[in-house]
Amino acid sequence: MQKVLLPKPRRRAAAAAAGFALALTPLPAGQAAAADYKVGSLDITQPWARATPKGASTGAAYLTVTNSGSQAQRLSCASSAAAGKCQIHEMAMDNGVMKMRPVQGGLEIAPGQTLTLKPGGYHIMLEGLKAPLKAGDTLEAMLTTAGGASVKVNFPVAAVGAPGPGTSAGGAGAKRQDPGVMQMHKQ
Ligand SMILES: [Cu+2]
Repeated sequence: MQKVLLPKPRRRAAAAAAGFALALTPLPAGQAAAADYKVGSLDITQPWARATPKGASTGAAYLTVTNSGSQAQRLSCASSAAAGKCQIHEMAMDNGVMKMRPVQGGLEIAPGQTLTLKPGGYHIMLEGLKAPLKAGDTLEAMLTTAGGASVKVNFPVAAVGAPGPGTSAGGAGAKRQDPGVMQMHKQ
């Protein structure tokens, strides 16, 4: 009896393994399939950048970062071939006016914390752009941690004024009146 029953669980295991493999089949290429990155104890998801208007010398990129480690970690942008300078900026009120400034010593992420860099908040600032960022292109930047780890991240470029990742050029979400980063940097 036992001999007859033995193959059954094995078959089931094989079927389960096949199902698992199916679940790991890559998603169709699209907005949700943004690459994930790991640098030190930091997980980086949904990197994206905004296209820049003609003649703009600055651009911005965004991502979501989670610290899966047990110690605080600091994230910085070391460099990007697309720009002269790459820094993480924060927004802060100064005499009732919203201004941006570089985050000194890197952006700190507490253990277990998730931070989303997005328009109007923390952002990766590219200064001295060598060419406009065009929707559909990919921006590359090297991110580093205070612990010395580094990773090259690809930021798919969304439309000018896009409010979030995966917004196609000319999509409903592309609003030019967003106060955004570019304008504020012109002061
Ligand atoms: Cu900035």
